Amino acid sequence: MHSSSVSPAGDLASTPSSDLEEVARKGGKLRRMAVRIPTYMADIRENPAWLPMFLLARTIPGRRAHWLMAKKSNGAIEKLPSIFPDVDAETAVNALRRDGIFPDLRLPADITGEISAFGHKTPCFGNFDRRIEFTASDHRATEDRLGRSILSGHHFERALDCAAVRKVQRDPLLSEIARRYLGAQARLITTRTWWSFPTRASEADRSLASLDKYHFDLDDWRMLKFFFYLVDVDQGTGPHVFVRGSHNKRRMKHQLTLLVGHPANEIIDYYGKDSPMTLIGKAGSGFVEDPFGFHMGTVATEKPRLMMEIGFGVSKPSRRRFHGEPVLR
Ligand SMILES: O=C(O)CCC(=O)C(=O)O
Repeated sequence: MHSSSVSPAGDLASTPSSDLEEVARKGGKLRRMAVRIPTYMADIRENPAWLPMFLLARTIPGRRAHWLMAKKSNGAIEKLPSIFPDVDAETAVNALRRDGIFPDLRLPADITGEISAFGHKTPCFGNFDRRIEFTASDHRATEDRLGRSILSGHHFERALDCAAVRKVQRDPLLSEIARRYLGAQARLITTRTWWSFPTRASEADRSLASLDKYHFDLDDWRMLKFFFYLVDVDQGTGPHVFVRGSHNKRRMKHQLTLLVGHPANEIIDYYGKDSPMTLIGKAGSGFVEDPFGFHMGTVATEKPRLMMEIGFGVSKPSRRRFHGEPVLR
């Protein structure tokens, strides 16, 4: 996996804002929160313990207190064969503790080919809406037919129909890294495959797809996400960006707001201009990150991106969100 420290979004957002821009920004913030309210309500109904996590896990003292409850584990599952024979779990965990990211994972070519073929041929759902179903090659035609832009295409539960996805999900190296980093309570909480398409999208759609805005994830007290690219990803394919060191250090202002997304200039000013790492790589390349660190997917400008995520947490997983599905009005 190649990386560069230039964040495409970083430069854009450093323009000083006028009063009018400030008003527009506040309106945008309210809209971003409003879009997510049905999902938050569903999370509380499904699991009331979600609310204290949602309020407190964003603060450094809240997280440290929860981290103290982690049961230590060396995670090792002796002699089980892994599809990542060259990765040393301890090296990965040391990088995660230090930087919040370990960027050197690679899927075997046959697994990459199988998941990529699955992603190309299996119909996905546009903008998280199960009424918008299409195969990736029909993306433009579907946009034209519906007269609206489609930014993402999720396979939801269909991802588990692919044997190679299940093989990666169950690989002992992933659970070893997760247990060493998160503690013995580590458990699988998400498995999803999805497309990000080059298109013109509204801010609400970009926000829902977690694109083009630095944010941190707050689905559990402690989490780890493994991401794999299933197509070659360069600057035009919407690469993922992670801000090194942001997983264990947080501005007070960012701990005390309900919003998880923040403007790039605030992130760069605090963590430094060299901290964002833009992840570029061939199909099959992957990385693991602590998603409490600031990160984002950038919007693809030239080619669609197919990606897989395997997420670990320490609490009961949400059945509904396991495959990335929020609740929409
Ligand atoms: O699409 C991406 O690269 C980022 C996904 C993301 O932000 C997330 O899973 O929280």
